[in-house]
Amino acid sequence: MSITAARVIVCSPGRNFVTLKIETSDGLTGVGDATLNGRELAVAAYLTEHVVPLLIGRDPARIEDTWQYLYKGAYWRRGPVTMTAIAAVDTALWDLKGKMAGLPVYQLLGGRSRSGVTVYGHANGSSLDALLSSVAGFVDRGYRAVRIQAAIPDISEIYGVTSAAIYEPASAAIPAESVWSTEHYLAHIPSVFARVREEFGPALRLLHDVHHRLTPIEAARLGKSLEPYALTWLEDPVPAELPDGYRLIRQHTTTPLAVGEVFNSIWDCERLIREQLIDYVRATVVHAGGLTHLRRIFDLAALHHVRTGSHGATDLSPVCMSAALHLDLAVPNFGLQEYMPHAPETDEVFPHGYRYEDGYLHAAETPGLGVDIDEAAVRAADAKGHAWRNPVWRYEDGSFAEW
Ligand code: KDG
Ligand code: MG
Repeated sequence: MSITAARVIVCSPGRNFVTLKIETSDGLTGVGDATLNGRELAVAAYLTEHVVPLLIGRDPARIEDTWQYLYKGAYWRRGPVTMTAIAAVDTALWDLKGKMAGLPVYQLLGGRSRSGVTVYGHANGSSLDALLSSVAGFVDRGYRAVRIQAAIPDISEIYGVTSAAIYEPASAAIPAESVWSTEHYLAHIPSVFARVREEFGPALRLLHDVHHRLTPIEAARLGKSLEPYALTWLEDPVPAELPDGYRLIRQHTTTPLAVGEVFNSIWDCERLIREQLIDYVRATVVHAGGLTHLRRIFDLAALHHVRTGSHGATDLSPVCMSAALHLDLAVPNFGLQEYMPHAPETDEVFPHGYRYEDGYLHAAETPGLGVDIDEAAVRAADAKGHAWRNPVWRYEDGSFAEW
């Protein structure tokens, strides 16, 4: 069997997605997510111009060899664009291998380590009452873990807080710049968690995403102030380019730390994991080199008591979510899976067999990944994608802050 075609499909059913579809001489097809939010067309061009010509005629069964060929053969290794392109090929080849074997992909990864994938939902609110009722909604729907993002007095825009049914931080316009105040944030957040714990008791797993806004010592203070509320994780307290930042936070707090949604290689987290500076690694299939490479990261993490917590925002397509679920089912050190349901128009373009039930996601039992792209459902107006830009933040004095 050989690869006869590989097509890059750009579409925008509520959000831009880039998908690679590989076809074989036996008439099978496999899909991989290639969406790099905010920089989608860079990956589409990388795939079309540099990768697709190399795939034609190759044996689709040689997943590892193809991964090495694309990674080492490019000379220029790593980086989000390269690793997202490799991820798309790798994911599509795993989908094909499952179809060739007649098995769901998790069976090829070693079989089930658990019966379902525990997910966390995103609660938020522009007031404390709104937040509490948002958390209650998740509890009613069976969620065992909820991420808490709260409005902060005197800050008008807060990451993750919205009145819309589906949170979408990006927009087509050049983004408005919002103002951030660390002082207001640090003063307010502990009281939010006190109230949520008081209302929902000790069993609900609570998470919080700082979205890289703090310095290590500020994050250490936050972690310490949140200890009474026993968070499952504090996410992205500081950017992770400097692993020593995490060491400093660690020295001051027992609040568990999660990081990794922007990682694209094992080399981004090797030291964080090896030195046990984090508790959860949040790398995901689409941005970290596909199932082949993410499995390598998760296996390294397993050796060092680090659990998984893959990114699952709506700017990763249902193809990525499907692939993540197969790996989540198989690895021994799974922690949590982020789950933001996609907009209905996205689900229509990407028919998938995974389903949510009582706090868990369940992967499809059909051969492969159990997801496809329905090209007939892609509206002509959306077939080239649209400009989607992530928000921008500044501190009160006008200097640039991390989003
Ligand atoms: O586009 C960026 C989003 O994927 C990111 O902001 C979401 O931080 C995020 C999360 O934890 O889901
Ligand atoms: Mg995050």
